[in-house]
Amino acid sequence: MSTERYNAPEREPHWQKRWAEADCFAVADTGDKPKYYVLEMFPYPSGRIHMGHVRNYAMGDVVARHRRAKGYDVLHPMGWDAFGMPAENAAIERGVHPKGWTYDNIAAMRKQLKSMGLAIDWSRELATCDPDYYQHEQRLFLDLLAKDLAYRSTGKVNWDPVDQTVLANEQVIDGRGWRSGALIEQRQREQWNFRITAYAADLVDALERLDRWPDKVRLMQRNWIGRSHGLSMTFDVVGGKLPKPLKALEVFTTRPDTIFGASFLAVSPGHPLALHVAEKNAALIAFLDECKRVGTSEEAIERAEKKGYDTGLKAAHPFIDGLKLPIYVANFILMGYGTGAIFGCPAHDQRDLDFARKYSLPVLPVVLPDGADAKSFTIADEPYLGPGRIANSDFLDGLDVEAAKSVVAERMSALGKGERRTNYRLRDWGISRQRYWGCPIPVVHCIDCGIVPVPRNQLPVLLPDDVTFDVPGNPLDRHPTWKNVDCPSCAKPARRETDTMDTFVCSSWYFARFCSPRATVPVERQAADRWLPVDQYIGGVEHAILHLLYSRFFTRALRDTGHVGLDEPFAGLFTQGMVVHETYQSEAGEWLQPFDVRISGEGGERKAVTVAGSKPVTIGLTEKMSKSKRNVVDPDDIVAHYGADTARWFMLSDSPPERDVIWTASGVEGAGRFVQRLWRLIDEIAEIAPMGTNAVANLAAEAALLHKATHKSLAAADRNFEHLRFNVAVAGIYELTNTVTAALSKRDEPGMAWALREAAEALVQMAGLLMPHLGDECWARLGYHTLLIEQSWPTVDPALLVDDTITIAVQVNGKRRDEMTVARDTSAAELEAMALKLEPVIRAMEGRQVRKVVVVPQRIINVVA
Ligand code: ANZ
Ligand code: ZN
Repeated sequence: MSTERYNAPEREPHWQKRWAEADCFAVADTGDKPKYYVLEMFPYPSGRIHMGHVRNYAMGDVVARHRRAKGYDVLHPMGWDAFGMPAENAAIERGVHPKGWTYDNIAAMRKQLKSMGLAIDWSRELATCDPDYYQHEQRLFLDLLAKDLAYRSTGKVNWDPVDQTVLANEQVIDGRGWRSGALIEQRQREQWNFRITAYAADLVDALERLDRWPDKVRLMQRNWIGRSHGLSMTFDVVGGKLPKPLKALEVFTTRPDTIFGASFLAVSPGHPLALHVAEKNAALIAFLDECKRVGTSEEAIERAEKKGYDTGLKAAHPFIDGLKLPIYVANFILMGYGTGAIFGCPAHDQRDLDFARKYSLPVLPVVLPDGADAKSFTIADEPYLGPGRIANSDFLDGLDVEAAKSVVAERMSALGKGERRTNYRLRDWGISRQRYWGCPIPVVHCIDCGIVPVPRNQLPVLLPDDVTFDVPGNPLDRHPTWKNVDCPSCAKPARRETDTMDTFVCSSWYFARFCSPRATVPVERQAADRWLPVDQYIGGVEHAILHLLYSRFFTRALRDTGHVGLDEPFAGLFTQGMVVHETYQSEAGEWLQPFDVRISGEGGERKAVTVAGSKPVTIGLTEKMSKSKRNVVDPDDIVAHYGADTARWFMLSDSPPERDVIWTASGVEGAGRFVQRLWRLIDEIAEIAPMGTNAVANLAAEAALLHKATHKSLAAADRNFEHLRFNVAVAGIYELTNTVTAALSKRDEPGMAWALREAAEALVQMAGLLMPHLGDECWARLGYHTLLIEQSWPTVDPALLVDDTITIAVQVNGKRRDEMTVARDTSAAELEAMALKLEPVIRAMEGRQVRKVVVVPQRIINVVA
């Protein structure tokens, strides 16, 4: 028997080499087996992998290996989300070329990922910055253009003055650029858009069918798309000389039931009516300027104090003769939503209430909660938003809210002044970026011909290599020659489009490209039909809205341009939690790395000092690993010290995968100890029960028990892996390990050697999903010459899963008093006798006579007094 430690840092590269030689993770596009596509969100090549990656990829890897063992052809690819601003920032800050920087980073990270021992089909690797990839993105762009799903428009854009680029609304956070943090300005600009709104209804409706997505993600998508059903109502504008189109003011409301509580109308600062009045009104011009400074992000508008400007114009109430409501220009009305105009009902809307209080407008409640009285019910600082009966509202009085909505809708449409309408918050996707390191948009601007698509046989439009980053702005635009081309249509001198695509475009279809990564078309239909949808997608919840919504849109666009045959790219979605770690600060308040800190004591006694000088250290909060707080642990260090298997095991063992996992030194050490323990155990069993150890006709009781425990453990692990309950699966592996260890003392009993071997093989197969290097090491030690990845999941004997004992509830007069665990085949007479002897039953009988005992076999015994 060997007593050597398993030397993971030495053995892991050995197994990685063996796997590469056997090319055992590559998968063909054709085959008879069912397919399974597991994908983790591909990384941005920042330079190094972090623990979040380790967790994400370890999960996907376990799923891939498990499915493989279960008889599926598994597609598990990896690529690089390689365009984007950090590469350009590196160019600006350090003078390196974005291309060199990116490909160097990819090389470094590929090496790191390989050291994790992931079962990835590396032959399908792709990088979005590769012309091989982006030329196809350009083809897809042309397809979308031909279908009017890509179009150009002039519109307000969010301009980031520091990064000198247009940002999508989603990239503006609290009025600031998501990367630069600069205050965003509004500018008019021509830009390219994808018509995501064309699919708005389907994108919400289909969420219902994504039953393997987390509810919270579906809810976030639903809110983002923001569908509301309401009424567009037209008011007559009076009291001023206006051009005809402005004499009718159309508002959008989801609460037509509150029309009798209306006390004002308001239009957006960008509304034609506001602009018209402002032509001759300096005070209004000043107000409009002030509104512009607030920014256009919804958050900024929501937070700003509600302000308005009274235009002096009035709107006639549609149902109250002679009532004229003032029309304001108000800073909280968005131009891009509904009609850019509202009627305000202060009693039932917070913003309207704030506004009414500020300008002393009437606040009349028209919806009463149950039991409230119309005469005495008043509104103070909070509007009433709940359900109820309509009051103070003439012909609506007494109706409930929904009924009143219908009545108003009918009345207004009978007047020719109302129309039911469905509105979406979702806007089209602005994809133009004034950046170098992105996919060039393949069109040419010609003075005579207008927008001319680059002919497909002239693709790719390659990025030029010789660019400079010494001044802000778009390097493509100031390149001396790149944009000068002949018009593909009339051959006159023309200008190449210098915008590149938002990098989110690249990540909206990479999962489809993985199906046929070297194809000469963007997506080979046959391969896509075989592999899509992705069966299990795994990634961070930070992508819950944008990336997933864009991918869902793009899949529909790919369908409508004939590239794929489905709508939804990801049948199953799992969002994993973060990796968090304690933070440490020196006396001077500097953040310290975990490796520079020594901890002693436990619980409330825990103390920390610096490793170098034993200086006091404050232990801070446990937070997401981040460079700024220096609470990061480098995967390379862990792999070098303990091996990748330990890191993978620890990552998946401690917490449910959807929750945060706290990285601790003691946790990793514990995982490292288990690696050694499992190795010793397998080593010992390999001695006791070498290959060819046979079962015996009559297993000793202990051997039979172990045999049973093994099958139960396999069955449970199978279910747990299938549902991504990795931590529960790990607990099961620990349990079986303990059972096996205990059984070693009975090694001489009949059949025990055989049962031990069976258990050992099961342990190796289960643990090998998480710790593939150790798995193969153990598999070899058990005498196999095959690789574990080629092994199918053991067949579980269903007869062994049935318990011999059952637990039966015991009632007295229908009330539960106790339970008994008995042999499954105990007879009714025996059960009755046992039940009557139970202490709680005797007590509950209170000395009464037993009238009868009802036995429901295997479930309940009821003693009737
Ligand atoms: C009258 C009213 C009475 C409203 C009431 C609410 C409560 P969602 O659900 O987001 O669609 N609204 C309409 N267009 C707007 C715009 N461009 N900018 C700001 N607010 C706008 O909300 C629809 C409601 O938001 C509409 O219903 C309208 O106010 C307001 F007791 O109309 B409501
Ligand atoms: Zn032309």
